[in-house]
Amino acid sequence: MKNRLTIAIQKNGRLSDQSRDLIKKSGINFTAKGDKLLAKSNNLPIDILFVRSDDIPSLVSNGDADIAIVGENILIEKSLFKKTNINKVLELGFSKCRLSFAAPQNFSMKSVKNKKIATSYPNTVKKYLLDNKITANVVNIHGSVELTPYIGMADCICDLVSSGATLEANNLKELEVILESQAVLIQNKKLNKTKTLIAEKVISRMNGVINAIESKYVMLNADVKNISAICKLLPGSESPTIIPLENNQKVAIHALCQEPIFWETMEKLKSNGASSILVMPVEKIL
Ligand code: PRT
Repeated sequence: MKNRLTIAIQKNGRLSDQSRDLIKKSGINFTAKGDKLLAKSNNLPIDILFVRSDDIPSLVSNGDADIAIVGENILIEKSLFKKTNINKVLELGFSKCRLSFAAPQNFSMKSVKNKKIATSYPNTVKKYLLDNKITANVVNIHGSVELTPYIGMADCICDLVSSGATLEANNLKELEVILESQAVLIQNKKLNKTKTLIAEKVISRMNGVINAIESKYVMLNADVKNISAICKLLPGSESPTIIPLENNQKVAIHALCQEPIFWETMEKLKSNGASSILVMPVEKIL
């Protein structure tokens, strides 16, 4: 479709709920019915494709999808050792994980040489081995990677880790992280003019949603003499608004803080003379 932007997201899995949520919060209305693989937005010229994560880089590179949400681990794996037409445009801050070597307890990174490494990320592992001048045998497997040392199929593994619970449950220890990953927004490099305009709008809105997640709007009252000390304590705020109050020794300070506000920050504000401290969530930032 020449004049409708196609966004590909994971159909079922770890990325699917947050990808749908991000699209909806960006003001793109759609209804995804049952097992349908395509949804048409009813308020913007946008179609949403529900596909497997693994297929997303090639769909975007070939122009079958224009933009997409995918784990950076998949993007890197599918882009190594070949040319693609993909730009990474935004880090989305969710589905964070790491690709790590792991092995049974008595194994160390020094033992990897000439051993069998099971992984679903053969290109990324081969690139790491090349860069570090290590010779080893990479065994490609799509699931249950953690089982392979136990059944003798491999000596160690290189797989995604988030909490570390799966490694622990399989008596494996993490040896070295070779890649940090999170969900990213990617775009085909050769969009036409109409699609570029729609993509720019979507990217700007998604950026606004992502920036708002950590941001808080803070309102408090303070004595005039404490303004400078209090403003220094407001994390990630550019230029707070200072509003005089009826009692002219006092002001209201309002600030958009683009970093988390912890209880400790509020306690420090209070001990520096702030009162009536309100911390409110921010939904969107443009
Ligand atoms: O859609 P498709 O079927 O192609 O993809 P898939 O089956 O690989 O999807 P899915 O839903 O498993 O993962 C989608 C994406 O989520 C991945 O590409 C990563 O970017 C991201 N992600 C984040 C993870 C994890 N965290 C994760 N922990 N993907 C997989 N895991 C697995 C890991 O492989 C291991 O088996 O979870 C286990 C480890 O988890 P912990 O918490 O025990 O360490």
